[in-house]
Amino acid sequence: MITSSEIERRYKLSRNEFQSDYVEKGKPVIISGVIQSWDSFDKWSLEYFQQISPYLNIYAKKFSAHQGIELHSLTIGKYIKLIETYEEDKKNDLPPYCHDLPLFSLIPSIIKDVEPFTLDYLPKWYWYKWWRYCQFFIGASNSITPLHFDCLLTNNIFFQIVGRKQFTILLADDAKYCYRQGWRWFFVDPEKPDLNKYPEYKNARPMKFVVNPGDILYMPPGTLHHVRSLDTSISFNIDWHTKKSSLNALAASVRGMPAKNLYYNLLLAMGLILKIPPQIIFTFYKNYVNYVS
Ligand SMILES: O=C(O)CCC(=O)C(=O)O
Ligand SMILES: [Fe+2]
Repeated sequence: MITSSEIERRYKLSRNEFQSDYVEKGKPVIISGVIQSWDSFDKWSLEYFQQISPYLNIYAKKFSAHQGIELHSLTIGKYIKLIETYEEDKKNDLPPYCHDLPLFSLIPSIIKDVEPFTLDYLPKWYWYKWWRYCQFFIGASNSITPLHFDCLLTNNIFFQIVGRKQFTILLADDAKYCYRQGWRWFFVDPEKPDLNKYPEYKNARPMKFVVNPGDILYMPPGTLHHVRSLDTSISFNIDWHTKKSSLNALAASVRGMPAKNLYYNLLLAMGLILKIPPQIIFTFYKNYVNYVS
């Protein structure tokens, strides 16, 4: 019997409450009432991105059963056509999923659509050009991100702009019940867990909930998450460390974190702990744009 638990939902959470009740306690939360004034809610759509950057080359991913990831490179215009055709009757193949795309770096004119940004929730070190740490997720309904945790063991603030998403998340402590594969992927499918194959999952305590447009989801470092788009969806996140999480992430390098991730975590720890300015750190961080995690 799998017992599920509930995520907390809070309205207009202050910086102090966010820090003390959630970040410091390692507790996830959904926050509403903070970003509803963003222009992105009126402006962003597939057509809008197509209109402003039709020939921009992007990549999209196909996740197959055992987490092989196939990368497809195509223009935004072509990608959007694929999604529109799929959504007409959902009979065609599900298009690949545009996942972890640094769209603010590729189309800087859309940064202003998410202002005022939630800088209050972030350590000051991230305030300078915060958008460089953001990744977009754009896809058709039924797109799925299989169960994983975020590869640098960062905190994650996730912004849902268009469409709804169903999340199933598990705290880091439950990773031992989810049958890990490689550094950050897991074999269990929390939507239909095969308890014959993965019996330990019965001990896990998944939280299942829907994230709506205007919601902010906070996930502490190491939170496992499985995500299903319920509609055509546009979302983005920002991954960020505190001093404490950057040290924990460095310690995790002895538990199998890939060397490349260690490199990024070292840079971030040097910024946060040794207070090396982001302007300097980021000159070593450039290829983040191409970093497929
Ligand atoms: O929205 C998704 O499909 C995945 C989101 C995710 O994995 C993340 O924000 O780290
Ligand atoms: Fe993730």
